[in-house]
Amino acid sequence: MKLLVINGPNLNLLGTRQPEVYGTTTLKDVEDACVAHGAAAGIDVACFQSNSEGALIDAIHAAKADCDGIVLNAGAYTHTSIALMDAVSSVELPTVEVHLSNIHAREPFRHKSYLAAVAVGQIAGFGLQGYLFAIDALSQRLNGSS
Ligand code: CA2
Repeated sequence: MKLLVINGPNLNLLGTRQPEVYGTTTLKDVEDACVAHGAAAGIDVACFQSNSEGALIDAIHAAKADCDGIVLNAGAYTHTSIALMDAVSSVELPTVEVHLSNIHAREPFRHKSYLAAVAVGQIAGFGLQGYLFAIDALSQRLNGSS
């Protein structure tokens, strides 16, 4: 099984600014933890980050060739991008939407997610751990045990 973990705009800055909102975990910490968590369960985890909407869409399209599922933190594009929603919908790969922060406890503009309608589920508010929950959820779903 192979999963792709995608992080969107500004998440490359994790751990460098706004620690009160996003903690001190860096993007490398997140990606390393996802790879290690996957490896422990025999899952190949690849990681991708971009600040560009088009590059994120291209990565989702490319995943169709060799991935079984997607963990997606689309950052602020979550709240704005019908194009990303269409990309997720078009590849028909099970996708779990992840957010480090609890977007529903923040500003009203963060409560809306275009991705939620096409994701198998959403995990928000658990920091780095949320990505690992998403890997477990996809693993169980793909193995037919949930
Ligand atoms: O909570 C999340 O994971 C978000 O997807 C993060 C996005 C935000 O726009 C979403 O509403 C919720 C922002 C990521 C920005 O990350 C930064 C990290 C460090 C310093 C500044 C921004």
